[in-house]
Amino acid sequence: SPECPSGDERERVDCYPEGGASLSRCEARGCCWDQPATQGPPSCFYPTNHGYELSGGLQRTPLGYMASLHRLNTPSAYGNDREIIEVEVEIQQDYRLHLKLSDPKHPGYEVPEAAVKRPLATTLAEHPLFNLTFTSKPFSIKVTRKSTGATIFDSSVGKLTLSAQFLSVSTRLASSNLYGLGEHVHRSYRHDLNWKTWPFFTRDSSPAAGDSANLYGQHPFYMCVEEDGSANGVFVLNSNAMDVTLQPGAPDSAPIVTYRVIGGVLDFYMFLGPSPENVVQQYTEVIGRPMMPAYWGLGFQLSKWFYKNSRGLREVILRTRATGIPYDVQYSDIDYMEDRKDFTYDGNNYGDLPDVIRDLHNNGQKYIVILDPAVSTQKRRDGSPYVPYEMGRSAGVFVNTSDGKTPIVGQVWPSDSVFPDFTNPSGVQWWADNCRDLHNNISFDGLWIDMNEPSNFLNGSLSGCATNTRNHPPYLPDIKGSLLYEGTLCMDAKQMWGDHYDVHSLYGHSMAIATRNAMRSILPSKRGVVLTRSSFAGTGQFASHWLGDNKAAWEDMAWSIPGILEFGLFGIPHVGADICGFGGNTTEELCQRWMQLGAFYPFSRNHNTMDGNPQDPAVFSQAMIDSTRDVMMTRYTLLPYLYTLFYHAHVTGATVVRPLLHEFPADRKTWDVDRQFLWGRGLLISPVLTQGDTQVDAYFPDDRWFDFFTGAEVEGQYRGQTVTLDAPLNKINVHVRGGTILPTQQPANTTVYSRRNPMGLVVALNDSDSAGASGSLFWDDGESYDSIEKSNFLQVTFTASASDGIRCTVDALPVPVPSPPHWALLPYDKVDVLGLDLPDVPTVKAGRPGDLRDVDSGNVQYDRDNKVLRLANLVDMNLWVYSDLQITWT
Ligand code: MIG
Repeated sequence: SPECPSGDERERVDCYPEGGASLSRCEARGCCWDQPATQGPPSCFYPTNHGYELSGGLQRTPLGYMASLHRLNTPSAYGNDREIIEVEVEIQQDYRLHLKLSDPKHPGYEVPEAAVKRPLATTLAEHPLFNLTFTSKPFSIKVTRKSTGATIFDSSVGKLTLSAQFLSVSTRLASSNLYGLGEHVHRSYRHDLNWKTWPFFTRDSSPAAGDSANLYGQHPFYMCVEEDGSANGVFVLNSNAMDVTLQPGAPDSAPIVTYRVIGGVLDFYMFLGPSPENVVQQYTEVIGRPMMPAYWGLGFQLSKWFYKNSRGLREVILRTRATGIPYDVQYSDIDYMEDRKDFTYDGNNYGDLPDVIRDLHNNGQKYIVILDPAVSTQKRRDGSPYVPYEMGRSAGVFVNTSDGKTPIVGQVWPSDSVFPDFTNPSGVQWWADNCRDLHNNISFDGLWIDMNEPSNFLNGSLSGCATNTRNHPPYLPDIKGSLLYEGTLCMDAKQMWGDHYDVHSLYGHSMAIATRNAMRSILPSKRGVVLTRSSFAGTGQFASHWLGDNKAAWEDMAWSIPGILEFGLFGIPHVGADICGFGGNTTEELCQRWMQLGAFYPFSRNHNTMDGNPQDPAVFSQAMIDSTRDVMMTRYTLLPYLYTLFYHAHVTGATVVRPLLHEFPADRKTWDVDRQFLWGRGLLISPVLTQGDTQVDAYFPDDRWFDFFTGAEVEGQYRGQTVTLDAPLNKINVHVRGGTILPTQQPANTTVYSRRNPMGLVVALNDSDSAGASGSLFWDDGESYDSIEKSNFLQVTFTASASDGIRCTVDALPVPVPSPPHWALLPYDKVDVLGLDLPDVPTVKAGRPGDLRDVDSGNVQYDRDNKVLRLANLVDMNLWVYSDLQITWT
């Protein structure tokens, strides 16, 4: 009989999560019943004697432990309970633990290695950062940090359940500083732990509602910052639908997280950090590191659904160019297609599209088109067969109904449609072939893949879905809608990797992989851009992401910052929200502020819905255009720094856009900052996010900070303080952290031209001379896939201090050393040194070490009030980025 806990009701774990509990139903489940005194706790909750019992003891294995568990004799809630399960614990690295709970007799669905190629460990890590404790009845496992005792994972909260379609475990968190879990709109970056349930299942749903709906991607990964600022991360590798409940726990205890998954296995990876950056690096080591983006992919991009025809498209291109706002990429949405059929373009409205693209290319610009997964089953406008469909049909590349051979038919933009199975190698081939055919007609530089959750305007299919336990599982997670197949395919549909029930949330991920493959086969030497709406753990290796259909509203702009920070945790750093808002109509003020913020999105694109008023910057006042040009020029000036951050992300897993807490984890005030963010370690962006404001409150962690634009140190006692900064309509506040050296480049209207311009350095000195300042530059041709493998890149390390000046040390050079014209042959033109306290204008020398020449005094400016040394017009001195250099001042 149930042993009911009598302690704090905030410790209760819900035994009736589907709702509709009553005393008798609760008792039938063998659970405890008691009306809570406060809002939140459940009235039907698990007894302490629920779960499994360790039988036969713990066995040592080469990598850790193995144990068999027997189910305690309690009633079954959802049927098909697993009586005997196996626990596998692998101490894979000192910082990584792998824990798997499954039934060897009824193996649950496992995410295939083709989707997530996690590393296999072969040797036991010798000095784990964690301790393990096991309890035998009911069985539980506890993982604590050796150095502090902080709890990383503790399933003694109790309610382990494994059945065919309901797997659940509750564990305790180290603290209430929880980040990640997606994709949803969380409104704040730090999670609210007050009885929140977040569903996971890829879904075409709008973030604009700001509710708790599951959105486009599935990322069951969180980071928790412990009381001392150490961080841990937990990932459950599972592609089934699930929900995760966060509850506060008793005040003298810790918050509780409960996973409820409707399939697969409980496959956990835990990361011990100990820094937040380490946790992200350790996570992406398992799921795959983010790709290196094309340099032009960091440029500003413009899009709208429905330019109507190529005249409308041309108009926008021309008027945007005329503004002088840097602008690299133009998009076409589904209106370029003939009857919304993939791989076609509309001969009536877009007959001269190839010319428009040629003109873009002639101006150093790029072109991206949208493709949807849904493939029309109908004939072409002229009555001829729609070849992609016919070919796909005969090659058997579409997702099939439960019979395994008839393509399942839904309705999307082209009306009746079938859905490519991107988990089928022939589907991947068919997709690449068709993308190549399209490219032969319209030479796009990147592909934008949408509706790949996959989205269906019908529930399931033209003929609905059969009544069975796939389509109607005994437990429906707290997802949007009342059917698992609402707005998507039937769950018993068949794909190569498995039933749609198991692989649904891998659809967009598999499409991203297939689309990257297609891009690579079409343009083997160019990285291109693949922009995907749906994603899964590891999608960042193949694609960029935008946050979906937000609306033109101030709160949506603010929510984009937590969204971008979260995708940094998820290993998809090339991410942004639709600037100025997708749905609804923006205002000039909102759009101006949003262009300022968006200039600091890693992926910077203004995109707008079909019936929204045009919101490309050119439609606004001259003042708005001027301020947008200024801020985009700032972005382009900083692109060498941003690109270098992406290189570090690609190679080490470091974040690009970075929450302040990653740099100052011990500073509790940073734990809640989500209206400001960093680029890397050294650039702080503090946007205005409120209508009418011309000031902004910015928090400055305890370090030295300089205004990026004036070079002056922030005034007054600002360290560790929130400071109110002026932020007139035409200004976004950007600060450089002391100790940072940023590589820059003179901007131009596209990256093709900016990449040919002279480079520069912004050197922000530290408080103390000995600590110095440092930075680096990664530079290559900006588009080849293999520049890193082939060592065809340049890498420079910068160091500086007030007394020694600046040194540029070349760590890697392309081999053979190039001859002009070449991407590596760039001179420095401008060097700014911030925080340099000198009595007078110094004499400055520059050149190769041992060969220093005087910098013409006319090119040396010293601003004593702001303590800024500015060197300009250095081009004539031939200070090349590919050579070791030194700059001194006396
Ligand atoms: O059902 O292609 O999120 O960016 O403009 C809407 C039209 C389909 C949704 C995408 C949006 C895109 C739109 N698409």
